[in-house]
Amino acid sequence: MNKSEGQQSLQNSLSGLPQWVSERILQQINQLTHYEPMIGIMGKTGAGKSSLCNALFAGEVSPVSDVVACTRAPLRFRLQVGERFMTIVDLPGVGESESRDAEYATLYRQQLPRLDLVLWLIKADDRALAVDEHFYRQVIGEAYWHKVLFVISQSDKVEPGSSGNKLSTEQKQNISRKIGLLHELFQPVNPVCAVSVRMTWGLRVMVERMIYSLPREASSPVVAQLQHPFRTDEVNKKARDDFGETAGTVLDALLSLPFVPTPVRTVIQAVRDTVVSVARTVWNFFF
Ligand SMILES: Nc1nc2c(ncn2[C@@H]2O[C@H](COP(=O)(O)OP(=O)(O)O)[C@@H](O)[C@H]2O)c(=O)[nH]1
Ligand SMILES: [Mg+2]
Repeated sequence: MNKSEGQQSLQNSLSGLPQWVSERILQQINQLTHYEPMIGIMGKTGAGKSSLCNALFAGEVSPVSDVVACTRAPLRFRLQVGERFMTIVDLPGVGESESRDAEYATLYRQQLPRLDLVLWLIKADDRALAVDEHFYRQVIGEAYWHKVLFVISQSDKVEPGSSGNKLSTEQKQNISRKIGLLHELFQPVNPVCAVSVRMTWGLRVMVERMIYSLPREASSPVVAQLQHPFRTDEVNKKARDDFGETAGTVLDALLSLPFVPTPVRTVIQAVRDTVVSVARTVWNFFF
């Protein structure tokens, strides 16, 4: 089966519906396959933002020049794999300069509603987190906490230091402690992750949590951008399930429209489960 055959199977599952309804559904499912996710990445300069993005994502990067004449405009990068796109917004460091924090606050409040997720990097040996905490509570605010995934970066730099290319038992214990500390400090919605890009440690778990933290419509398009080793069965399964569910919500949305006649509603309800299951089956051809 290829992509157009995938589209054909979807169409077949809708054959009992009037043409305007099935066309509308297909068009909206097609839009879902072209959803362009936007992921923010924040953390102080040197936290390891660029290194992490390069480690996780495969897409070819093209810098996006912001038209807005703002001195602190965030850097945006557009990644492309095949015909799929994703945007990464590199948000400037919080807590690096008091005088700029007001400016950052405005900028974050503009960006947050459009972002699917924010990866918030905290360097393993960074102990000055008071400003981060303030920022999380006052600027990000509870309404957006579900969009934040805290990542302890450069875990290899945790005490007592490692000689080889593996973390010592003592280091792993200290990383667990740091994770506990961040949970106490931020009470995050999504569980805190720890990674070391240098040692390629913790990345798979981090990617899984990222996929679980994303809104349903964004998970598959993000998976499409991942470097291959991170496309684990677990990650693919979650994305596939999400895609099926979002296809289902397309039909649910039609049911909520007052002008859809009762016989059509009955058919929509009858084919819903089939559409979800076909969408899951054809997922591979879209992502
Ligand atoms: N030891 C270690 N160094 C890292 C790791 N990740 C990044 N770095 C280094 O930290 C520095 C800053 O990284 P970069 O990705 O440019 O940080 P950014 O300013 O947040 O984008 C660079 O010299 C990286 O090579 C890591 O996991 N372990
Ligand atoms: Mg950078």
